[in-house]
Amino acid sequence: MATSLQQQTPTVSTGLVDQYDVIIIGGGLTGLYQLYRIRELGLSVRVFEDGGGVGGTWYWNRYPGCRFDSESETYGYSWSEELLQEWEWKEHFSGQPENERYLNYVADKFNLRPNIQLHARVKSAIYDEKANRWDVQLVSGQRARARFVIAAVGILSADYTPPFTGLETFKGRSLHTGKWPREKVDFAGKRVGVVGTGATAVQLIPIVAKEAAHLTVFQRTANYCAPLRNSLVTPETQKQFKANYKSMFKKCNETPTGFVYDFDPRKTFEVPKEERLARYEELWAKPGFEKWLGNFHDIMTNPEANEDFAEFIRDKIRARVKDPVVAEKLVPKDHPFGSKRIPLETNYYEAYNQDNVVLVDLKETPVERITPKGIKTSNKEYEFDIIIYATGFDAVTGALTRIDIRGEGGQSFKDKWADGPRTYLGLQTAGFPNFFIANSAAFCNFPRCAETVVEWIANCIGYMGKKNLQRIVPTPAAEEAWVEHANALTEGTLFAKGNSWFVGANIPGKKRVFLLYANTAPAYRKKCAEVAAKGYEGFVLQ
Ligand code: NA7
Repeated sequence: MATSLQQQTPTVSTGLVDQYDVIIIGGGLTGLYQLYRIRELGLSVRVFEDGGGVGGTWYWNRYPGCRFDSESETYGYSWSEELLQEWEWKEHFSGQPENERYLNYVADKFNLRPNIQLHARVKSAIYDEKANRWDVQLVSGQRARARFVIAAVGILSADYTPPFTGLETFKGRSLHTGKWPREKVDFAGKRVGVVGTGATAVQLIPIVAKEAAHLTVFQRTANYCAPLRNSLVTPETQKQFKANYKSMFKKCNETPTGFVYDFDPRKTFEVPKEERLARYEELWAKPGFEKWLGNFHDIMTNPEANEDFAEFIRDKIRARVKDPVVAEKLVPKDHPFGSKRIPLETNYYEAYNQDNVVLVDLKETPVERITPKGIKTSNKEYEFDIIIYATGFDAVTGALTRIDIRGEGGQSFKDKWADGPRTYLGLQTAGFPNFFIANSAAFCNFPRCAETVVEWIANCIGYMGKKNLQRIVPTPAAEEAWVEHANALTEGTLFAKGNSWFVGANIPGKKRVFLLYANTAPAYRKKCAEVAAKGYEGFVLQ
């Protein structure tokens, strides 16, 4: 049911600066729900969204092949029974166009658009201590003020292109997957270069390989890619989804990572070899992340157990790539399985069996520079019409530190986070009152934990309204304890052992810290609920 706008506090316009109760930065999956919940409180609210449409990740990442790696029915919002019954996911792992349609459908259904300003990139957010207001400025120069700012900027939204020498000199077309153009890119007859072999590239490469005259893939690190096994949702399954949403979301909220599957309670080597291999085959035949997050429970803590499954995957890769030299380049050997995000693929390895596809191993022949014609490695210049950078994101921190955020005493958020995220519960940082971070940074099926965060923030602001409290900020001690606790969580696990965005290793000079909250999602939810129940323990409310 659409929320009525009538109960809201009207926006007050004082000269050129609009005043709101709440400003939300970002109109993606998190920002849209945050807007819905804040509006329910009867507060005036504005969403500033950089894109020309809503959807965040699903607006920007419109490269061919982009789709969910989470099961569609577990990715949708859980908070509206009406929406759950109306919306029909067409594929088990829905593609970007459909995902963008879904978020637009939500924006229309709940009449969210009147509160959203598009093409509105936030440049700065400065805290005015005397007034207890945040002054938000857009790149356009437009300003607005609010008591609360909620940054719903996403954890994988600050796109990253490596600063290769000569980047600007390329005369052909350069594209980044995270800022893909709206119009279709025509690869027919073109020579295309793709830099990167992460989750994004692995979705893109098989499609470009089919369309382009020639494709060259530049790989720095081989990944453990696993089959996605997507398929259409049958009418019968659709009925089952709709009948079982309640129990399905309950299950998601009980598992460590917000999916319907959980780790196998057995340890790898408790299971005899033959049975173990049969179990690996069974997992391999299943769709989605179950091969990883439904595997034996010591797979991410015991290096030998991890290696046992890694070897199973290596053989799967070798079996699919015809040229044994190319196959060996595609086989990961330098990091544990799951220590980088597992890319889920459809016909990825088969692409390398095509005559028009070449793999360049950058560990053997690194990129020297980008030239007007293409890419020059240490042994050859490759000529292209199009270069695609599938080189990822300055994850978790980048979207925040690219905004000039200043808290009490003018302190800079970017400086404060120079050595990694410093938060209490991932939700606020000391010295920045009324500034909330609605990034679901738990290691979790994203929407499942994003909903937790959005609801916690809305409930907190609602609580403050009821108690006539104006200001909330964590104590430095609570923050310090949380940072120590969060950093300690990855000790004894293999999650932080790869050089990936999980630890900021993809960005030169970024401090190596595990950027996600590595506790289980239920433990995170429990802690957040406890803090609220104890009158927001660890925060100072005034
Ligand atoms: P990722 O997973 O960070 O992958 C980026 C890829 O780009 C990866 O293969 C990198 O190699 C490669 N890369 C990055 N910098 C360079 C340089 N300087 N030279 C060569 N190659 C480079 O980003 P994705 O967009 O694929 O996925 C991000 C998340 O989005 C994903 O985890 C999902 O959650 C959705 P590397 O492995 O660092 O050697």
